[in-house]
Amino acid sequence: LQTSFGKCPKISDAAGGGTRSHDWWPCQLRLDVLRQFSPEQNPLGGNFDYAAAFATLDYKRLKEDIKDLLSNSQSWWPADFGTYGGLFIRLAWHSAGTYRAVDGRGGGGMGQQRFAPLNSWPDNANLDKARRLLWPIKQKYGKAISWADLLLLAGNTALEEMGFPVLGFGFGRPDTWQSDESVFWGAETTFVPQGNDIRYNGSTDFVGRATHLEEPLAATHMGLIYVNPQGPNGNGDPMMSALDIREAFGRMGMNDSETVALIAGGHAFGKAHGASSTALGPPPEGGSLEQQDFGWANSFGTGNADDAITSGLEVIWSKTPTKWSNDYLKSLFHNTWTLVKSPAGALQFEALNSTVDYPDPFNGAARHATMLVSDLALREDPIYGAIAGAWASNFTLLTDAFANAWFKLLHRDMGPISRYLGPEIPQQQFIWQDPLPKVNYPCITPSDEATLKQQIISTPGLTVENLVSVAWGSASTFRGGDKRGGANGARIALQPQASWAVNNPKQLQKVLSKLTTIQTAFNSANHGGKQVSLADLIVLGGNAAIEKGAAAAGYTNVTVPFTAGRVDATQADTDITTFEYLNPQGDGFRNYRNYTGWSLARTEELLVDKAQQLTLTAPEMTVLVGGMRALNANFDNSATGILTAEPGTLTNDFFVNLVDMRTVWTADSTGELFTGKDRTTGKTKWTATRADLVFGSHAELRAIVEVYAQAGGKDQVVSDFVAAWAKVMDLDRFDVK
Ligand code: HEB
Repeated sequence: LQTSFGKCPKISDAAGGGTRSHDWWPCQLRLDVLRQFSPEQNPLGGNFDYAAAFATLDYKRLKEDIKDLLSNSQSWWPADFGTYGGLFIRLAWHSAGTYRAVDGRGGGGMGQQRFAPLNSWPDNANLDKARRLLWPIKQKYGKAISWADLLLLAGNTALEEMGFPVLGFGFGRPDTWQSDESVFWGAETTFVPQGNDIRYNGSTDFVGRATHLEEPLAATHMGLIYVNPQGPNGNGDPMMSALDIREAFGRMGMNDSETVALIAGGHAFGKAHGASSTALGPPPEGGSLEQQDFGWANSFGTGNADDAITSGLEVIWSKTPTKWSNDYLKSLFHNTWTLVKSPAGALQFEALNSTVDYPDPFNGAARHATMLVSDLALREDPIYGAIAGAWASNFTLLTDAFANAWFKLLHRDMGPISRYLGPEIPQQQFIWQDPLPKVNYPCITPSDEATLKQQIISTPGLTVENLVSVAWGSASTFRGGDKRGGANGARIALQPQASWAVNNPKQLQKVLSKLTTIQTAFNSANHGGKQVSLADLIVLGGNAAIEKGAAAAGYTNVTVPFTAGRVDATQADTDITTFEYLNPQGDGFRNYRNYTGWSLARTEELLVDKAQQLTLTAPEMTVLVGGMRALNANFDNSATGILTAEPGTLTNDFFVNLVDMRTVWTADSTGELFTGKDRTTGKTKWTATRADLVFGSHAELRAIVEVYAQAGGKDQVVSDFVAAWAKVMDLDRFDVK
């Protein structure tokens, strides 16, 4: 029997081959996104502490090794202009550049470029070479440096080595060991489809340019980090390219000047590769075994160096591609450009009457100044043109802007500054880091906590349901993707969160004003300087409510774990525009769905999506929903899904009643709301949403529900709910982890 190594056999009868449930029932709700990155799958061990391993790193030697590597050209992938600097900058940019501000996913924080699909995206062509060049360094330093950090550090160090004054570097990105399946990369089934992108959903403007890019995506085409370098659909039009760039970089959280700075900064270095139109071999993921995770085999000439093919474009932007300068912008504005084709047939611009003095990467004849269509956008677009034009004659401004934008690019998805490790963290704080004030007073002690909880719970108007709902609203903005949000900072009291429908603004204000009264009283009394933040009080309030709900169910000895030390952020330190991205399309935990929002997902998918951002497992998601229903914590105080006769009591009623065969469910015309009637009398017993009924409908969720509904389930609800709740409240406490 012979099977070709590259191709998979028609029918595999082993290792998960054959037609799967998901092939039969493509609409099946996926729970695998909640089963990723489990500690058992970490080859460094479940308790691996990257910060501790990093502390042993000889950071200076590591950087020296990267610098040596930059000019240590390897025969299997010779360095252009004698340095891998340009290649490593592109490596870092493509690692970080997948970040999307809308859902906080993507970015360089997990080293995902090592895995499919990113390792094989057409835009990431030949970055497999860059990662392989770095392997001896990774090998040498082992656990002390993660791939995720190394990919970014390589670009940062390359910039330094080529004369660019970087702001610094924050380490602290632990590696992952599998592809993150929670990221929506788009619904297209081909890479870089020409004019056939589902993400635009047919919306095009009068010139046929796609207009509204589907959220949460940032890239304009499947398989690209951002935009087509040859203009939208390869149309060669810089003006239209500018519109795509603005959309894509905007989705990454970059404004116009940051965008210009990044492109002008990046393309100050290196070159584009398009020596010939010879077709390349498959990307790493489609390669044969003997390719050993290498892709894009090039059969043209030597297959590398002067014969390299990456993007198919053949461009050198600057006279000094290995040295920081603003020659890119000078060339852009001082030359007259004409559209030509690269040797590979791709559209690019060449300087007319060029003085032919751009260096060849391998000592060949000097070359003409060249630009990508997307580069010309920085000159043709009036807004970009004004910024870039000014920087063409002001090198200092460009340097400053690129330093800031580059640092933001690399650290955007790292969350609070308390996550940063290493000796080169800039002193300066940035608004995109969601700054928090420092604690400069003694925090409350467990005995204060008990007193405060007592005060809260005996305050008229502070009910179990309201306290639970507000504490959840405060903590549950956390996104595992970019570590933004969470209870620390009490930003639920600030804009925009205070106005979100999911937070029930009127009720929220009532709760917050009562909590603020308690806070003021505590902080103005003599407690040896001790202070309590509103952020801590919100969480304490939730805990007090849960303890009351548990006591009502007969569990009088429950104490919800609490970690004091949260602080209160200011409105000035809260970027309203980007915090608005944290406004959920759905929060199944509080039975909220934004029916007029952008998400096309089903309500139950939004529930799972939120659970994934909260880094919950399927059982944790299940017990939190069931417990919050029992505690009556719907955002709007509705009875929907409150499958209990004793709301406000921490029982397993939600689960018991959900699987009770005496109830028959029917859907309303929208398919969003359901009525549960008594099978014999026909009397209406309950109402519910998709976020409720999915727990009885989905076989794997139902299996978990049965655990909570069966004998012993009552006890287990209380202990599991309390543990999962405390986990959510502390998700953003990197300051104490
Ligand atoms: Fe870039 C390269 C495109 C942005 C940095 N870029 C490149 C290329 C292309 C592009 C096509 C070529 C590749 C090859 O090799 O062939 N970009 C692009 C676009 C954009 C960009 C379209 C948007 C508009 N870049 C960018 C940024 C950065 C960069 C932002 C940073 C910051 N690039 C870069 C570099 C390079 C490139 C450094 C070179 C590489 C080498 O040398 O290898």
